[in-house]
Amino acid sequence: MRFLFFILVALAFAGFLVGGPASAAAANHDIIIAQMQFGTVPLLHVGDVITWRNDDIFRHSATARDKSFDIDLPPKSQKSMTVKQAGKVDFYCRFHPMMKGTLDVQP
Ligand SMILES: [Cu+2]
Repeated sequence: MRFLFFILVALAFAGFLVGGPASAAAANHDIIIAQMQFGTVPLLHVGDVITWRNDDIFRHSATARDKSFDIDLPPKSQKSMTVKQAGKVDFYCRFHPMMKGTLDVQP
């Protein structure tokens, strides 16, 4: 019985080493497009994943001014991307250039 307990503790610790700190480093964020507007843009870090979700019945895109990404978003669709470099990147929608925002990515 005591041996079984030891095994469980060892497994829990191993799980912490493998899954704990590594998975805590990167975060997932949703940026929701609705009513012809980009929703709140979270503060980001390199390695984070952004899921762009289009809740509209119109096609949109999330397109970087510096061309570092160009995500096509048909109505009621979503796509994810990993943030690869630090800095500010302005983005807009190719179909509705009035729609825009800025990613602020920390190292
Ligand atoms: Cu649009």
